[in-house]
Amino acid sequence: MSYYPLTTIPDYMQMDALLTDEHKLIRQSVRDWVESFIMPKIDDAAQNHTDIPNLMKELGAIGALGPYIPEEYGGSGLDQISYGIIMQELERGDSAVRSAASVQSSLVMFPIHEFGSEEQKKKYLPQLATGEMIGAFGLTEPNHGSDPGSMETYFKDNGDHYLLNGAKMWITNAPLCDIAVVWAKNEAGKIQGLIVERGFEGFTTPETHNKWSLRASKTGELVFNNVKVPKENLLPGVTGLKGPLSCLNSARYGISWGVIGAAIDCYCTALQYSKERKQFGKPIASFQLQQKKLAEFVTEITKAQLLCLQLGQLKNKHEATPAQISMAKRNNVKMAIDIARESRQILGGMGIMGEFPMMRHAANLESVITYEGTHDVHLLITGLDVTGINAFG
Ligand code: TGC
Ligand code: FAD
Repeated sequence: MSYYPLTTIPDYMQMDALLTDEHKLIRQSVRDWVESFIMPKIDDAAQNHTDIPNLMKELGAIGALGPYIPEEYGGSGLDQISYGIIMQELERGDSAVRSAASVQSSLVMFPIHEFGSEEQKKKYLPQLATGEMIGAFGLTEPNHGSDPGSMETYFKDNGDHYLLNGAKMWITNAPLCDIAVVWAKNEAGKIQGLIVERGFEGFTTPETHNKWSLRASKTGELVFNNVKVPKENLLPGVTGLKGPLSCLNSARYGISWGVIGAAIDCYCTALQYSKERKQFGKPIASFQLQQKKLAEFVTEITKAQLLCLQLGQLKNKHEATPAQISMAKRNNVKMAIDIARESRQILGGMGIMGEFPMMRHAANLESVITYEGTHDVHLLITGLDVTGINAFG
């Protein structure tokens, strides 16, 4: 259970005044759900490396799957700030919970809604929104992570179907998925998206074991061995790397908000603990070195909140650029991992225990700083944006 009272959650720059009543209502309802459904079981799930039973259906029931997808397809038709707030509250519980919701929403529902046929939208989106169907997103391969444009997975026209071959690695929810949106090269070498369903012959999803990070989330491979994919499962609306990368824009934006939740959980825990724990006859919160840490945490959380709010406003107007999203993802994940590591020290030895969230968040954030584009890749995206010079190759 949470160690601290929820009243300590910071709103240092009165950002709540910039939110609508609907935003605040959504935040409260997701916060309540995280308190009652996630907090009591997250340490066990992470310690035992198991997923949380019924998680996707629960996320569907609270409207956390496809929040900005229109209601006619089962979504909630909410704005981008609502989506961000939902991600923040979920990741306060655990990055695995936010991962589950952001993969389903931004990496599976988004491409089907954005690039899919009307039949595909009707067939998949409503079930994905309720969590009855679980989706995965296959872009990364064993030999191609930061450089997905060099992917080797390919498909060929084979009469009334396509034949898909190759493998994807590090795929969130692969072992659980009912469908996967898979990015592969066509015979002209151009990247396209295919919806691959569990049960298609030659499609397997082996689990990746022994992670020290995101232990409450299932990760695995997607392996395609002459998989026959019906032609109607090709996403007709996009060709090229911009297809998967535009899904990443949405997911990276959600992560920028999400990690603020993990940082808040660590900050609030450290603040409470430092007021109660006494050494040398005084609360450790009375020592300047500990106050420096706490003051810097709340400053960095506040800056990250303001960055996300402005980015959300730009996103609502369809004006957010990929480079702006990269900056927010890089800055906020680094902010959160630094707070997780430093706040653990405030708890001394107790900081390594499962009753407190710091080690779990810090370990999770080691994945978050790597997936959806590594910290360094996002730095280079900003470098390219400000100099006009590509330093990738
Ligand atoms: P480049 O030549 O720059 O671009 C190729 C085409 O794509 C367009 N583009 C974008 N379009 C939309 N959004 C973006 N963010 C875009 N970035 C680029 C670009 O305009 C171009 O279009 P066109 O029409 O001219 O063809 O591509 P590059 O090969 O040089 O690569 C650029 C780079 C390195 C930035 C990119 O590939 C990259 O972002 N690499 C990181 C890979 C990554 O983020 N993988 C994430 C995998 S999914 C995941 O991690 C899920 S974790 C989920 C969870 O559990 O939460
Ligand atoms: P590499 O690309 O091999 O990078 C290794 C190092 O080299 C990094 O530090 C990187 O910054 C650096 N580097 C690479 N290129 C450059 C360069 N040009 N200049 C300077 N430095 C460079 N992928 C999916 O498709 N779907 C998923 O659902 C998914 N879920 C994931 C879940 C987890 C738990 C994890 C850990 C990963 C997941 N990924 C997923 C994969 C993730 O996106 C990749 O791990 C990530 O993009 C980095 O690729 P890589 O691991 O191959 O590292």
